[in-house]
Order: sequence, then structure tokens, then C-alpha cells
Amino acid sequence: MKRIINYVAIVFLCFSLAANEKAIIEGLSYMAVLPSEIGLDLSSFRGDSYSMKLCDYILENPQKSEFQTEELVKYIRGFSISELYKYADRMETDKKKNKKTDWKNISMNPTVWRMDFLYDTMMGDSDYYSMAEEFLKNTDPLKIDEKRFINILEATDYLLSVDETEMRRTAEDLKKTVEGSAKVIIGTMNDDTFFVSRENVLIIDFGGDDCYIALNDYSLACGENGISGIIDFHGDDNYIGKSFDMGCGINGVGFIDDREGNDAYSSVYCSMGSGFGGIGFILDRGGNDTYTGNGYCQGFGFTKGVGFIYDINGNDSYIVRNGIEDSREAGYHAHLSQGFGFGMRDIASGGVGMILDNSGDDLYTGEYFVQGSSYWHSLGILYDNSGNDVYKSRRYSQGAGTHFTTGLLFDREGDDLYHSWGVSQGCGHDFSFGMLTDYKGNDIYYSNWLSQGAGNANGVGLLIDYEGNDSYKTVKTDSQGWGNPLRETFSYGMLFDMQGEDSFNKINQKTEVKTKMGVLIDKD
Ligand SMILES: [Ca+2]
Ligand SMILES: [Ca+2]
Ligand SMILES: [Ca+2]
Ligand SMILES: [Ca+2]
Repeated sequence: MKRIINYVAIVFLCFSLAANEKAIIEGLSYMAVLPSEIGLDLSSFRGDSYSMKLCDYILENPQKSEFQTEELVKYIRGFSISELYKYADRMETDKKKNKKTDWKNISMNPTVWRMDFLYDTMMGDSDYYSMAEEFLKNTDPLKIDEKRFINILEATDYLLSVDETEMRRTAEDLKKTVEGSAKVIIGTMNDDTFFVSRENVLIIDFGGDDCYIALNDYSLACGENGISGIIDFHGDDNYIGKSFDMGCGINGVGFIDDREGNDAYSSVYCSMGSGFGGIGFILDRGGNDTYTGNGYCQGFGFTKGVGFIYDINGNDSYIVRNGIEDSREAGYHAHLSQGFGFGMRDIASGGVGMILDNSGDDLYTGEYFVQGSSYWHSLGILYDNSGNDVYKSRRYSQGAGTHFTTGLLFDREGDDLYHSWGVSQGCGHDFSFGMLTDYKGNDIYYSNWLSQGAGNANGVGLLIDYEGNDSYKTVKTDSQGWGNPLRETFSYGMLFDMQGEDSFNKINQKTEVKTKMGVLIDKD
């Protein structure tokens, strides 16, 4: 009877909903579960003052994930950094913007940041906690001068909106105006090499194949309590960083806006679109690009931070390798990258990390915690809009949430390959939500265990595939629509394939409700 009632409610609801939400509602009905039952009631858990509203909202309303992601995509595509941050933090936006940037007010009081507690595995507990506490003190939402911070975000919006002609006309004036708040360097039409040794530097370059080199940590395109950026109009450029750079915002904004060319970005940690109580991003508008790092990079959002890469054109490679060995498995590394949100467990909520790749055949490779995943009250999103893509990872990846958090992977078009080892491809672990949604193309999914729509320890994992002839392969049975009971409450897993000739572990299987907590649906 309950199922019939649910069905009536569902038919009624479906007229007004986004595609993905409809699929979630329809799929859950096979288990007689309503969307409200997969959301977490956060009021029964202790929160902290650092949480970002969007992260909480999605955890409470996971069926709204696609809609909320499209909101973020809209702000990123509109180059509106201020609206993006406001939406992630408070889910509010302003129709009325300040008319003029106050260029004298784009840097705040200097703070000496030391944040290697994030990746220094040799550090003792007492150093770790005192450094983390220092960071939290400086990022305390109650103490931040919000007006000044919004001014910095709007200054960034302005810089992204200036075209080449306008920039040529105004660059010298900008240099004079900004003097004192940030250092401005204007490059030549030749192939320049820039060595950068400090934070809060703006570089504007109109031509040539350039090389940008960080001499220290916290330097190249690192905005600390201020703004730092590179606007490069032409050429094939090479960016070489250390850590906390190349689009790193620490209570400020750090960015790279590369308008053209095949570019190579390489750095170590906390880089290439990483935000710590601020926004860090790379906006690459064209060409075939390569991004290489060791961790905490390529769309990484830490506490009160947003980090993203928006790559508009070309066939790109996102590579994270080596770095910190993961304590769970020798030989593999904890990468925390490629659309990853990270909070400090039991200490402070995390932020929003995202990759938005608009077109091209792309490669994403990493090991633990990558490709639309997150840890502890955060949000990680990988959104690939088109092309035939390859996703390769090890664990906690490809739409995976671990501990009170959300991880999402959306792939809109193309024949894609998803390869991982476990806890991946739509997996929620420990009061978390993980979802992989693929809309078009003939896709291949491969993983060994706890994947392809798996919920574990009160988590919810969904894999939804719309069009195409797809192949799904797993080794263990805790996958492809699997959930387990724990702590007298739910875990749900769902694999929902809408169309096409599909194979599930080499069998053309039909819909199977495995348990009250797990379902595999093959509609056509
Ligand atoms: Ca250049
Ligand atoms: Ca490029
Ligand atoms: Ca792509
Ligand atoms: Ca696809």
C-alpha cells in the first residue's frame, strides 16, 4: 500500500522537477523510499560556525544536487566570483552590486599564514592543533570584515570581465590605482619569464609563450587577505608552482585567467584552484591543457573556502600523482583533489571544491579522494560537459562522500570510461551522499567493491545513467544497488539505468530489488 501511495505522490511531483530529481524519486520508489528519507537531519548533529549553507542543504536534500550544481555552474560560466561565493556560503545572491571597485581596499591586514599542517605527515599532534587553531582564528566568520571581502570578490569579477582592448587602455592606470594594495606587473609581447616570490601580485601579459615560476610557497597567484592573479591573453604558457599557489585564495582571492593557448600547469600541494576561507581558481578559456599536482589541488575547497578550475575548451589532462601515502593502503596516495571538499573531522566544516570542464576529451587520474568527492561537512563536484572522457582512480572517488558530506560527478555527453577500485561511482559512506550521473553515450564502469550505487554505514550512493549502451562490472556483491543496515537506520544504494542495451557483470539483467535498501533498475 505504501508503495502505491508513493507512486501517486511521485507522478504528481514529476511534472515540475529537474531530470535528475525525477530519476531519484522514481528509482527510490522501487524500495518504497521517499526522497525525504535519504536526506540527513542535521539538527540532530552538532554543527560548527564554519559550515557553509550549501553543503548542509545538499546533505539534507540530496535529491536537489543537480539543481544546486547547475546554480554554481551558472555563476562560474557568468564569471561571477562574488555571486558564486555568496551562493556557496549562504545561498544568497545580490541583485544590486556595488557600482565601483574600491581599489584601495583590496588588501586586508597582513597575517602570516602557515598551513603545512594540512600535508606535513611528520608533524606532531600539538603542532597540528595549534596551527589548525591559528587558521580557524584568522578565518572566524564573525571576525571577517565582510564588506572588504566582498569588495575583493567584486574586484575579481571586474578583472575577468575586461577584454584585451580595454585592458591595454587601462592597465597602466590600474597599476597606479592599485599601488600600495597589490603589486602590479605588466609583461611584454615577448616570451617572458616571471619569477614570483610573494603573495598579492597581479600580472597582466598581452603576448608570448610565457613562463610563470613560484620561488616560494604562498607566492604565484596566491591571494592572502587580498587579491593575486595572472591575466594572460595569448600564447602557450607554462606555470610552475610550489605549494599554496596558482589560484590559491587564503581569506582572499588567488586566480589565473588564461585566455588562450595550450598551457601546462604544475604544482605541489594546495594549488590550482584551492580555497581556504576564500576563493582560488583557474579559468582557462582555450587550448589543450595539462594540470599536474601532488594533492589538495585542482578544485579543492577547505574550511570557508571555494576552489575550482573552469576549463572552457580543449582536450585536457588532470593528473594528481605521488604525494602523501594513504594510511589504508601502501603504494597509494591520499590526493584530495579534482573537485574535492575537505573539513577537519570533529573540528571544523569544510568548503566547496569543483572542476567544471566544458568540452573536449579529457583525462582525470588520481588515487584516494578524487573526482567529485569530499570529507567532513563539505561538497566536491566534478562536472564534465562533453567529450569522451576517462576517469581513473583508486578509492573514495567518482561521486563519493565520506563522513557527513557530499560528492558528485556529472558527465553530460560522450562515451566515457570510469575505472576505480572501491568506494566509488556513486557511493555514500557514514551519513554521506555520493552520486554519479551520466547523461549520454556508451559508457563503461569498472570497480571492485562498494561502488556503482552503494550505501554504507548510513550513507546513500546513487549511479544514474540515462542514454547509451553501457557496461557495468564489479567484483564483489556489495555494489550495483546495495545498502546495509547499521545503527538501526538506513543505508541506500541504487543503480538506475534508463535506456539502452546494457550489461551488468556480463549479464543483461533486468530490474532487481535486492533488499529494502538496494536496487538495480534497468528500464529498457
Ligand atoms: Ca602568454
Ligand atoms: Ca589553455
Ligand atoms: Ca570532457
Ligand atoms: Ca557518457
